Amino acid sequence: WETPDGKPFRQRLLVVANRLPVSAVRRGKESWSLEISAGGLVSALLDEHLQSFTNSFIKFKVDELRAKCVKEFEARWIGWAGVNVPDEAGQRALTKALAEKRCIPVFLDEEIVHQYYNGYCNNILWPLFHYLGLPQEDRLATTRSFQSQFAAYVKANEMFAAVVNQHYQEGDVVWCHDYHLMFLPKCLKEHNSDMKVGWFLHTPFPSSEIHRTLPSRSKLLHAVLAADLVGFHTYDYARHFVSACTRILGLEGTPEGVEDQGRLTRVAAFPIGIDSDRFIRALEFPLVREHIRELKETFADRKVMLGVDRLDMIKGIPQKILAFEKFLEENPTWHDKVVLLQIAVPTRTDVPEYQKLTSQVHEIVGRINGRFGTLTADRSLDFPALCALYAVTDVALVTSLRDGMNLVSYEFVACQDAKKGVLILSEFAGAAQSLGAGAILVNPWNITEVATSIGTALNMSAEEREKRHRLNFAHVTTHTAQEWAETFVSELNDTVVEAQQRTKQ
Ligand code: ADQ
Repeated sequence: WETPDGKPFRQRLLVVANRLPVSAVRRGKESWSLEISAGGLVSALLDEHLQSFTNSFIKFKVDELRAKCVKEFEARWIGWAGVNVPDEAGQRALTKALAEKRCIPVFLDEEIVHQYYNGYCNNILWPLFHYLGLPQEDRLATTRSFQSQFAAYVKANEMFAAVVNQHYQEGDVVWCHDYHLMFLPKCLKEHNSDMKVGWFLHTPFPSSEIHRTLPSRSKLLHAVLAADLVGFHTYDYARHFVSACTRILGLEGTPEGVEDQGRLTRVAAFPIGIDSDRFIRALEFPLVREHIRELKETFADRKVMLGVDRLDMIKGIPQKILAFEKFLEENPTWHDKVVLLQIAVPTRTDVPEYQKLTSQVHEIVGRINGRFGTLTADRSLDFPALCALYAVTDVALVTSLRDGMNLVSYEFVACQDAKKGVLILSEFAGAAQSLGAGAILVNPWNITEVATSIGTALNMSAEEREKRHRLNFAHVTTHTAQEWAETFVSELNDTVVEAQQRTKQ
């Protein structure tokens, strides 16, 4: 894999996601400062090099064309920078600043962001894909808002496509991410049918009976099917997608994917992971060790239970706290011996449902603290503080009502090789399918069951903890984010080659 002048050949990878992995803050008319932004996709796709901005290549070993060979990918990110930049001078300056980080901005105006991002993505697709249903509005208003929000969604996806087309070079791999960009594969393929296009969903794909309630259900499915490869975290989500195509579009589902007029779209599961080494190595940093020492001192006479979530409906935070309250009610001997630290980063703070959730959580926390004084709720944490907390935790509580995968459960396991704490994990998180053998699986809606599991976890023997931890640690350290990305891109290359061979035959 060398270029004619003897340099290593790098396939270019265009990663397209709603948000760039950086947040931009305007400092002047033509000056910007850039900061890494948090989130699941960013944590998974950014390697250490990109995090430090010293080298923005994502390195993949790719087993392409079934021949064993190592290739490097040169990644570029295309996405919205999260700010409204109405003036051309500002756009030019931001584009230039981002180019140094190999990031390419898509500029969206306020109205599009309101209708596409806050509206169709966060108010319609996000709750629906997590089984929370469509927004309850009066019928006429719903019809009007669905239509205008969907139109904005399509328009935004076309704007992303225009930027991809502008930067695309023959041979590039284009990897589209998440529910924000379901229309993108169609836009890209209509412009250039030879483009290698993959699409990956980070949320669950719900049962076809849920998806069929969506007014634009068929258009979205057709648009995704334009991709060469469609990926999900779990086999169940992939199966739901295929049955939605079968039942709603009447297409044939095969073990390989979905077939439409002789053209096959490959559909498969690609469970994401984390950069486990980054967490394991961090535990040796002096700053992290210092945090660990302080935490151990603070909680010397207590077991530590931990929750780390974005403050989102899907994370089941109120249910988790109520289960902890029930556990304390039923186990008075534990009152002074256990603390629950719930770290909750506020997100989408301008949406009324999220404001309601925040006050609900604060109210419950206040009440429990009034009764038992054993619960703290906090905000965002930096990486060293997060690693230290994971390391000193005895029991992690991940009780999402639905979650595509859940990386917090992976991060906790990676930091627990010394302590061998217990993971209580929702059976509705994708991670239940990979960490189920070592975790205690619970139905997060069943508060009694979660309360009982807290007792089981706190009383678990060291031998049992060690056995469970070994299973999960082995999984987390072998199924990494890098391996996930390698596998997806490799599979995408293979899929396209196989399709070309089929056409030739
Ligand atoms: P998220 O819903 O954001 O991701 P998750 O997978 O748990 O959920 O990732 C959250 C990330 O943010 C983790 O890396 C975590 O460390 C970090 N984080 C969370 N709370 C934090 C806090 N208080 N302080 C600092 N950091 C915090 C979406 C899907 C998931 C899927 C991922 C990746 O909803 O199901 O696993 O994408 O595909």
